Amino acid sequence: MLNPAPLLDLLKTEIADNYGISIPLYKKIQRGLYKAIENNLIGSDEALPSERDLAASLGVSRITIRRAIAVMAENGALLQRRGAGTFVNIRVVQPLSNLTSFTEDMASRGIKTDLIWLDRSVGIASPHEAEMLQLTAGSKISRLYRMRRADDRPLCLEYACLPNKFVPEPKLIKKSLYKYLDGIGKKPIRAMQKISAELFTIEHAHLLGVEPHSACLYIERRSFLDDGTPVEFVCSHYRGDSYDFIVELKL
Ligand code: 16G
Repeated sequence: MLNPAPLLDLLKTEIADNYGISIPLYKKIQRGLYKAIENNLIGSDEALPSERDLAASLGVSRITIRRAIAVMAENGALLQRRGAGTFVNIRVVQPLSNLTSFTEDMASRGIKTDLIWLDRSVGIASPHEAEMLQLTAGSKISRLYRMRRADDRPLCLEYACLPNKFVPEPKLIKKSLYKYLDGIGKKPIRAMQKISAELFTIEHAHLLGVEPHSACLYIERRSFLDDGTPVEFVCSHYRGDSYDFIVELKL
């Protein structure tokens, strides 16, 4: 539960301070909210006080509060959940140059993760899966379909398929696939990744609790062992409002 006192004090200070120039009130409130996020006065799971409470405590109109929040929601800094309130939207930033696993990557940022299994089974590869994994038609594969969550918020749907010989019993994988592959000496050392902009289907949006047809980052990854054998083919749908990829470019 958010303790609103430090947030309100900061917002009052921002409203009183003109920095020598005239700034519209709603922008001062925005600046205060950004500072509050930076200083961890509001965390990702905490709802802002209601528009009415903010307006009353700060002595400004509800229209001003609504305007500040609307602009921040448009920029992806805040999330407005119907009936639940306004929340800080913590975005995950991932460099594109490292071959990391979801679990490792989030742990290195201090983000708590968990997952919901949607499927863990053995089956026959589709023609496309067989091609991606360089298997002959009709080969057995293991399928892992997970909803992955960061700080208790659904972040992505991840469907992975692997040659069955690497994961004969998919139910043995409890959390990290890469940890399991490392344990059997089959952790990939190289991957090719393709990222495309899409809109969530109604089914995927429902699973992730986002608006149908909202923005989605679709990512396909094929990972390889050091002898070039494909070890996984993964199709992931990430929430477009929560994930940023960064790439370092060098001359
Ligand atoms: C990442 C990888 C995915 C890999 C998974 C293993 C992307 C787009 N995908 O999500 O290919 O299977 O990590 O994570 O980065 P785990 O070890 O936590 O199961």
